[in-house]
Amino acid sequence: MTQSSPETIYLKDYTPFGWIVENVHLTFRLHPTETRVISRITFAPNPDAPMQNFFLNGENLKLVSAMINGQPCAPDLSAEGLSVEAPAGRFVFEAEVEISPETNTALEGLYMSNGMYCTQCEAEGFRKITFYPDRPDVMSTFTVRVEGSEPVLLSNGNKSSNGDGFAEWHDPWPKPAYLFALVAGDLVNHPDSFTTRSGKDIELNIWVRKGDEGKCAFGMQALKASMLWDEKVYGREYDLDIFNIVAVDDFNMGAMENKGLNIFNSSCVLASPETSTDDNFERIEAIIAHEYFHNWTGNRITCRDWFQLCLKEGLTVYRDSQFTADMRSAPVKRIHDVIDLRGRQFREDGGPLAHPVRPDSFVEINNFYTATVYEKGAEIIGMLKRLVGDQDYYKALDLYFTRHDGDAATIEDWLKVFEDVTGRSLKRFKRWYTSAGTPRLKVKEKFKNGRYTLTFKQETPPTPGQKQKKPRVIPIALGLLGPNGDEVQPTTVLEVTKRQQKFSFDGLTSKPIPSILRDFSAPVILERETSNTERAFLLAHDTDPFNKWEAGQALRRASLIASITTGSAPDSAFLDAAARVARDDSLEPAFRALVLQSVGQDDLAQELHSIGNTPDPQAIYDASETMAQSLAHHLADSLPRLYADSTLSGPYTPDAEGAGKRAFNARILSMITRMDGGTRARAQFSAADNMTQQLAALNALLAQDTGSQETLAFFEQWKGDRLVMDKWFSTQVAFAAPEKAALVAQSLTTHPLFDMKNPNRFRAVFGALAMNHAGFHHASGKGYALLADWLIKLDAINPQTTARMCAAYQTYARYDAPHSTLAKAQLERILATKGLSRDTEEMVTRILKD
Ligand code: B3K
Ligand code: ZN
Repeated sequence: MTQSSPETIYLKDYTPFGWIVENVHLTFRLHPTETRVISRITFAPNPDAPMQNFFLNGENLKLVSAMINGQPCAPDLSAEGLSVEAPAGRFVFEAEVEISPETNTALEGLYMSNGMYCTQCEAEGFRKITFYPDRPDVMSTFTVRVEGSEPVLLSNGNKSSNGDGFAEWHDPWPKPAYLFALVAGDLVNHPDSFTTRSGKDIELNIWVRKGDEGKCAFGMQALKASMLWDEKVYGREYDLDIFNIVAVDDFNMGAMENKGLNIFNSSCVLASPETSTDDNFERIEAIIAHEYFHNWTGNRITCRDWFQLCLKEGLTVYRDSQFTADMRSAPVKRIHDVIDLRGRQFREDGGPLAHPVRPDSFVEINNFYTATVYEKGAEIIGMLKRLVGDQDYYKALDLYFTRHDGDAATIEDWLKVFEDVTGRSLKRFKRWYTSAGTPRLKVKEKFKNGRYTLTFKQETPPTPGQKQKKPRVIPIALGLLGPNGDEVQPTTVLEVTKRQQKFSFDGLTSKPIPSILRDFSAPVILERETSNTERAFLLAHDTDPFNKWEAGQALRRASLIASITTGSAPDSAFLDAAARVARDDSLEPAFRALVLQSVGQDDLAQELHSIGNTPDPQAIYDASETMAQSLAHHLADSLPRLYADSTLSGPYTPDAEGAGKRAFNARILSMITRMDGGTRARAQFSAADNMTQQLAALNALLAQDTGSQETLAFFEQWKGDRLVMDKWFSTQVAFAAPEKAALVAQSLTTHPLFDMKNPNRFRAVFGALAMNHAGFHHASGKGYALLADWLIKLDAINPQTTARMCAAYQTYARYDAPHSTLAKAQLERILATKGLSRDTEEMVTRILKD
């Protein structure tokens, strides 16, 4: 454990900064190890703030000189920053500091990636660049002069001048320091332009390393589509003369919404049919949209403090999901989102890392960029929209944009615009922001004398620091089907607000079949005793695509849980129903692919745990394998036809329809590979002219523990492409059998192309290991030990990525010995590491409290 316990920050302690920052001028003299940052900042007293000492955040900065109003001063320096006596009234603070981008392996602040300078400031990285009040509620205009020999020198805003070895940028929009960005390098651009609806021409660029210019066109299309969509749907226009995107190889996350200068992990912007899968294309489109949408929800209106992170993230995720639904298939997007929500957010919400969407405290804010803040935060917006209706939703959003433009706002401000527009109180609804945990909704039904009654009972299990839970407002989209499959009650939204509540429907001639929680209208766990006949009926007849899919999932889950707990064979009710869907050409291929998709093994562990069973990872794996094998046999006679029908001819295009067909085709191929020894997959692998089909073939082979030749061939073909190489590393671990997964991962770490300093490569191996449920949680403990070895090494280099990956252990207490004891020992070993970062210490401590 580290010497002193890191400090906890509380929401209740919020106080505004004592000064307003009127303007900021920065000069960067770039040098790999001795970059000089010269700042000139005008401060004026903040009339709304209590008296306080003048303190500026600053970490790992070598102070060269400091002045107040042109006079040298001698500030007190600590590991956290600088304090100095501030004069009364307005004053100018100037400082010159030295930093070393080349040795900055944490990838926070100003750092170097393949010879290129770049920055990442959110949440608190600006303090590693210069002394500043590094908090989101301090907003100011920035003028930045970049001096360097690199051909391309970029910062936020519009370019005001440039010359030999320098460029000057001015951003007229006040912004917090976390949105500051600088890039300098030998880059090439993919240029384009966009005319806003008010007729302003915007220059657009995607900047990349030489050689990557052929992979920008799709991202540029996505950017222009996002700009148009935000004008059409939310009435939001872009507000600078230029919008730059830069691709960088070493990046801790997906991308960053810096004002006018978005910085992207190259994996989230570079795309080509030969090197990117359909999933990559969809993700790139969504992330480009997400970062662009932040220009209004995040940048123009930012957060008062980091506790309000969901204000910008939940809303922006919601907006990007609307965008994807509009660009592609809305039901398919919804199903993907729910799979992701259950897999990541429900897992988090049900374990030691559970926290409210708006947390009350944190040690390291970077640990709170979570599925709860992002995805549950987005679900809350979706519920709000469903409760107030589309019209009032957009009215409230208009009010939000006019009332809070230029503000650093709070969740209270956000809810107030809805209250003002609708006249309804959202006091109870607000509990979604303040209370952690996934509500369980028990449903009972009764039918008597033509009256059908549903009784809902809600309960949220305790979460860390929150024992008692008050009832939430749960919007339940409901439809009722008659025995012949007709809809006797079209979708209506019931509002459950109490612990227990009844809803009745009269005038029915026979007992209806309910379709509850259509479109997954609330992030809850529905508990209802139902029969396989009813599930199969909904899979065949439900008009709501989400619940139609859900019925198939429920059938599969019930069968799997029975196999795991009693050893029973896969249920023929599921096999028959799934085969019917697979063969039904009237259904969208994307939907058929989703019905054929297996249930995540971690999801099954979660479900077993919640019904009081200790999950056995190997038993879950075995049952899942048996199920997949049985389904392949069940469909055997149709597989050649289904494969042929879903094989696309002609050139690859990354559209939703083609992607849906290829997804279905990949499921069929994986079934064929279970039976033909890999002949078909090998043929597809050799013939494929796009990454989606090439990788699908390789995955199908690896899943059957074959394909070593193809693995080699894939390497030879793609060793020069770092993003494809990430796929090569990850897929071998992802599809390794449980007893081999840790071994495969370990041997890949000795490969010359393994580079722990590159987060993409590290995640390719260890993210895949953590996702290989039975491999990571193998009874030998090898998975736990290997990951711990590497997390300990990585923590000294990159605390942010290390801390995020500690979440792999968050479910350890679900399992029994030897799993739980072996995992715990590794967590304790990590925590005992000398000099452990605050990030990792917080994560491991929270997990161990379980
Ligand atoms: N706002 C950034 C995430 C920053 C993460 C800092 N650890 C990207 C996004 O959500 O759009
Ligand atoms: Zn975001």
